[in-house]
Amino acid sequence: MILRAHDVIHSFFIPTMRFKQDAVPGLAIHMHFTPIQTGEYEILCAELCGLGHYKMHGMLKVLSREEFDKWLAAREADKQ
Ligand SMILES: [Cu+2]
Repeated sequence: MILRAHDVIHSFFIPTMRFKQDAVPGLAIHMHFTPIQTGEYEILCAELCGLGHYKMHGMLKVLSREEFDKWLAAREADKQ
């Protein structure tokens, strides 16, 4: 994935994977990781970046190849 920040420094953090990288305005930062277990993993911002900091979170879903192929096929079907 590629990290970009448009306003201030943020920090992309997946605590369970101990994976963290700053996002810096003006830079495109390439990140590479290989999950070894399926599941859902919380994504947080680990930098006190402003008033909206508390809302900066998401989920990473790591699927098996079979689940991913099903998801991709459904997505392609939706496009048509
Ligand atoms: Cu933040």
